[in-house]
Amino acid sequence: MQRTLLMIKPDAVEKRAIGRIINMLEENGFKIISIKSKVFTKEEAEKFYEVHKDKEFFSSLIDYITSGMVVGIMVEGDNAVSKLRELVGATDPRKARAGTIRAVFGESIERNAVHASDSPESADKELSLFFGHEH
Ligand code: 3AN
Repeated sequence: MQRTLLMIKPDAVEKRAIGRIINMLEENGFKIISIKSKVFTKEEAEKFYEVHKDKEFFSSLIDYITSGMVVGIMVEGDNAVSKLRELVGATDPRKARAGTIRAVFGESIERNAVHASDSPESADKELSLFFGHEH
């Protein structure tokens, strides 16, 4: 059993897709353990995305992710990290497989609806940022 984080980003919250994304998680066998909405401060966002701090899109990414509410969802399942990445689809929604969350709700490579942790180590760090250390 693994736990990982799906984060619904401001573009998907704005288009009222929270319920439909939660439906996709449940229909695909993920167990939901906890849900928390928040608005990132600039400092929290920079910590969350610190692996990208040297990329040219970093300041735009920080502006976007702090532009509105995000929803963090702790999910559990066998191989949850890689299975959730499969359900989320490619970073660029135009390249995401049909039926994936980003193919359905993503608008662009930046405004791509959701984030999913990319390894058990990232899941641990990102779940701590959202839910504290009791996950
Ligand atoms: P993923 O979320 O698929 O793991 P990452 O970790 O490479 O993709 O990128 C993190 C976030 O940074 C993406 N979800 C997206 O919002 C943004 N991003 C990634 N690549 C670009 C890019 N080339 N231009 C603008 N934003 C990007």
